[in-house]
This record gives sequence, C-alpha cells and structure tokens, in this order.
Amino acid sequence: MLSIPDMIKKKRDGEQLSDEEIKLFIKAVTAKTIQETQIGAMLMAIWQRGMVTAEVRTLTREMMSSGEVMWWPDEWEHLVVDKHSTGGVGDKVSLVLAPALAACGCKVPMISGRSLAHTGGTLDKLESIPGYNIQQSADQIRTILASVGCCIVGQTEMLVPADRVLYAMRDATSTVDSLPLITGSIISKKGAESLSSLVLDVKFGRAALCKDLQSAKELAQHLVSAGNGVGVKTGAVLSRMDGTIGRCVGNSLEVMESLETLKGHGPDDLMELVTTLGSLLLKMTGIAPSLSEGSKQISDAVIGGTALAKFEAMMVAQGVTMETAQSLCSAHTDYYSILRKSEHQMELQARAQGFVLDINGLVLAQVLNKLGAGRSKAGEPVNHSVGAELLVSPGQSVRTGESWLRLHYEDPAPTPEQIDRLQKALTVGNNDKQAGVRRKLVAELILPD
Ligand code: IUR
Repeated sequence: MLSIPDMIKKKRDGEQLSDEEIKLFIKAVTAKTIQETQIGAMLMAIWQRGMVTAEVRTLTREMMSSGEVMWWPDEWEHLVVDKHSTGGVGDKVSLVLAPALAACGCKVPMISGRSLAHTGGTLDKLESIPGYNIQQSADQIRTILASVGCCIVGQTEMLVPADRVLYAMRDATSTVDSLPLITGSIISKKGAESLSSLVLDVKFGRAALCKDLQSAKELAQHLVSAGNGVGVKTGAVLSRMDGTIGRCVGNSLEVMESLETLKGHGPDDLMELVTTLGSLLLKMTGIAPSLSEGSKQISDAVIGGTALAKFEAMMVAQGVTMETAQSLCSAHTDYYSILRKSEHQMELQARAQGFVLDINGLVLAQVLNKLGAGRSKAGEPVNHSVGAELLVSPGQSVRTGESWLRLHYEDPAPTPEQIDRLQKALTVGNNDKQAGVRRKLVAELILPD
C-alpha cells in the first residue's frame, strides 16, 4: 500500500488511483489522520489531472459510506426519490415538486442546502415561514415520510462527514470547480439518503454554474454515471438558466409564488420544470408507465390541490402551527399577515418601449444578494423579506415609464449604481419576431444507464 505522499505523487503525475488508495485517502480524511496540507495537495492534483469514471465511482462510494447511511422500511423500496439542482435564480422547484411527488405516492426525504454565491437556497426560503424547522433527525424524517410522504430538511451532522472536510478545503484551495470533486460531493450525499431514484436539474447559462450546454452535459453525465454507480437510478434534465424561474426572487417572495403555484396559479416555466423533473422520477419508480403519463399525474396533483395539502401537512410536521399552515394554504390568504414584508418597496420603470427581449437573472441575483437576500460567506444571516418581483416577462410589450420590477428592500437601500445595473438587466427591442420566440427551457433529458 502506498503512503499518502506517494498517492499524491501518483495523482500529480496523472496516474489512476486504485480503489484501495481512494479508500485509504477518504478514511484518513474522515478520521482526520492526514495533514490538511496533504488533503489540499491531493485536491489540487485531482483538480489538475481529473479522474476516470472508475475513480469517480469509488470516490463517491467511499465518501458516501464515511458516515451514517439512511435506511427505509422495505415497503418503500422503489418509492424513495429526490431531486438535486445545480442552483438557479428564483429556483423554487423543490417547494412544489416535493409535495407533488408525495401526492403521487413517492417518499421524498429532500435534503436541501442554503443559498450559495448568487443562487438561492431552499432552506433559506422555507425558514421565512415562522416555525419551520429544517433540522430533523433520521428518525423524525422516517416518521414524517410515513405520515406525510415528503419533508425538506438540512443535512444531518452524521451524513457524509468526509464531504464536510473536503468541501471546506476545496473552498480554501480553489478546487471547487472540479468535475470529479463536485460529483463525489453531490452524489455521495444522495447515495447516503439511500434513494431508489434521483433526478438532477443541471442548469446551463449565464446565471448557472455551467455557462454552456456542453459543460452542463459533461457534468450531468458524470453525475448520472456516479449515481447509477452507487445503486441510485439517476437521470438528468439540462435546463436553461439565463433569466429567472417564475417572477419572484428572494426568500419570502418565492414562498408566496410557490404557494400560488400549488393553488393552481403558477407561471408556465416553473410548471414546465416541475412536471419534467417529476415525470422522470415517476417513470423511474414505475409509478407512471410513461413520461407523458407522469407529467399528467404531477400536473393533476398541483392543479387539483393534493400537492398543496401535502405542503400544508409537511409544514405542520416540521414545526409550523396548524393555524399558520392553514392560513398560508387557504384560497384568499393575506400572505403578509404571516410572511414578513420588507419595510420598503420601489418600482423601476422601463426606459424604452418595445418588446422585452431579455432579463438578466445573474445581475438581478447579484444585486439582491448585496441587499441581503443571500450571503457572501457561510453562516451569515439572510434577510427573508428582501427580493424582487418581475412585473413583465420576456416576449411581452412594455411602454416607456411602465413599471417592470418591484424591488423589496430594507437596510442597505439600493445605491444609484445598483439601480443602474438593474435597469441594464432589462433589454427592450423592436423585433417582435425575436420577442415571440421563447427559448426552450428544457434542452435535453438524460435517462438512467
Ligand atoms: N453542492 C454540493 O453539494 N457539492 C458541490 O461540490 C457543489 C454544490 I459545486
């Protein structure tokens, strides 16, 4: 067996590590018997030299078994599913998809994250609901899944401890953007959830981690292969992320838009993503015989209100009072009687007239992040009330002076430079043909191996 320095040298020189060597490395990382400098050097060697499919599969499997692996009752064998997104702007898909899948008979132990860089985090969104507790033990998760069918929770301490160590070091050593390391990190956590099926929403575009379709496809193929390699049936959807998903960005505003969607009034792009991702999972579990039938089942659950009932039950199971949950889910609720409204709102007016050709989601997200909707480093609090509502959509016509964005802010207030950046995020033009063509949201599906 090689020593740790020999293993670092082997990877540094571009050779393939054996299963035993990867196992030894992950064991040493978990037991903290390896120096931080050695972890950093190995991460950089992996970043530079990459890993072949077999190495990535072993890395993922060893990371997955570095801690607790969840278990489920036998009768759920084919039903336990989850979704993972590589991060978007206004991406509230989980809030609609988890209860819709539960309404279709799935068990959904959704383990989500917090906002990262300019992208939002599902846990931050849910925490804008008073009383919602994202921390649930494995036993509590099993109880909620037995009674409700879905939960949306944070990662427990015991799940994939190797990833906690590696992720922190990746940040410190500029090795976050390595395909094998991203794959090991994401899929090990999904494998430790003991899922039967997983669907990945791999986004591409200016507001996504992957800037173009080709790099998103490469990441998706790595993720799908590693997922199937740890025994989770894994598929992926490649979806465009240039603007925003839906019309609201910001934590409480996105909860409101999700509830409106669960009441049957959702925007088309959000519904398209929810039904596409959901149909793939329903087909993988065998609950639906085809993608089109799966899509119909998900859409019926959302439009017919059974998904809304699941969301209400999930909120109560995770600590929200019955009164609050019922009020949020009632037909004509005043959301601001429960979710905090920002102290100030401001509308921005279009500077030209014509058709809305483009809204730059990255700029919107970056400015909102600075205003407190997101965080610049882990552990910082977020302001749940900060956000923005788009008052126009691409393809629509606008007049000069017409409001196109409502900004919700507190302290800090937006600076003139930030307002100018936001104004430049809107592109208006006279080409109605260009405006009428909505670029396809879902570019491709990758089915399990
Ligand atoms: N999310 C994860 O869980 N791991 C990663 O490496 C990235 C996002 I990038």
